[in-house]
Amino acid sequence: MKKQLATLAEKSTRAVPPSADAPSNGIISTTTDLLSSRVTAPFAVPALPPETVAEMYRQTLLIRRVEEFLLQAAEQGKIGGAMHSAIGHEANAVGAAAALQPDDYLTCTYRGHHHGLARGMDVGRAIAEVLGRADGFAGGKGGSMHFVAPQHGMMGSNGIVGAQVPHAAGLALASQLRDEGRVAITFFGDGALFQGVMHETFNIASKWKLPLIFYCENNRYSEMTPTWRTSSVGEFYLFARAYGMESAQIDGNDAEVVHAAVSLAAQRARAGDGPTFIEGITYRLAGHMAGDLETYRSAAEIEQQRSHDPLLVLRNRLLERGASEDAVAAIDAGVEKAVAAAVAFAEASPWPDATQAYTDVYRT
Ligand SMILES: Cc1ncc(C[n+]2csc(CCOP(=O)(O)OP(=O)(O)O)c2C)c(N)n1
Ligand SMILES: [Mg+2]
Repeated sequence: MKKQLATLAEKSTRAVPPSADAPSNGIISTTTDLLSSRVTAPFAVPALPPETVAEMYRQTLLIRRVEEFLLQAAEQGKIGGAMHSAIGHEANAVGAAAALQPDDYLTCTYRGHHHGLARGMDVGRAIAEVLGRADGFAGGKGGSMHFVAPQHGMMGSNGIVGAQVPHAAGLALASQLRDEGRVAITFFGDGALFQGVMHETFNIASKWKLPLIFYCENNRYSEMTPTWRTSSVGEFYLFARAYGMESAQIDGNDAEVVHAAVSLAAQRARAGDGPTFIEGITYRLAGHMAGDLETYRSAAEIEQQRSHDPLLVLRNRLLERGASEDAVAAIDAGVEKAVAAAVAFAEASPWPDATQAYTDVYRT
């Protein structure tokens, strides 16, 4: 028995390439091979109007440039605290925002700049918040991990893994009780799925048919640990089925697919059919946080994923649908200009007044 346990422990901590020795429960397959394959949506994905695709491309590029600036600023010591970039995750935010109403609610993780920007947060004020300046959405007191803008339905990022999920259930319940017709969407990582509160929320949301969308941004790593080393289940969207919920696994790097999935889920929620679980397969192209040495994955793996970069997907889609190279270049130039102006605004913004240190601070 002791020997068996020792063998098991050795086996479960052994670093092996996913395809060679990924855990499988023998009933369902694992998603580990998704590192190389692409997911096909289990529903029809209508082609969006060219102007919508162009706008999604513009937003994606804008988020990318903002994140690149912020990563550089963090490396230069200009940002206090941890900063997590969403480079590579943008399509999940952009596709979802395009499918929802401006007053729908959203909660997300510490990796949330893409969600706030996709919901229309002013870029200069958003950057100012991360830099800790007075013009930020939370007066510079929230920073990167507490991105918040209720006027855009952005009800908050959260540094506690999984904590934003029951918050969204509360928002959905409020909407249901007040008959507001507003949907709540909550974004979380694959790592959050193993928190108990997630399953408590899945259960009650399904039972009460809350107008809620659970959206897992499955980048296949929880900090530095690949999920195939920790999860007994490979297909995360199947968790939801145990709670009687509709669920789907989709390509989270394709904004048009995300748009279709979130539109269907929002339709169900508004019709009183309850929550939907979406698993968007994605990949973070930068480190877990600024300063991550990334010793846990190979350069070849990252390079392979670059071929399915959400920015590239949208750019190619635009060109395939007849946009000219000049039209795309004009979008690019507009974004560069807008981001430069936003950065200048944020850097010129004053530090918060020291006398304000104890305002907006709660204690129990
Ligand atoms: C309750 C809790 N436990 C642990 C942590 C430390 N932690 C911060 S990020 C993270 C990984 C979460 O991974 P995932 O949910 O996949 O999100 P990702 O960072 O990949 O977007 C962990 C464990 C935390 N912030 N909160
Ligand atoms: Mg993850």
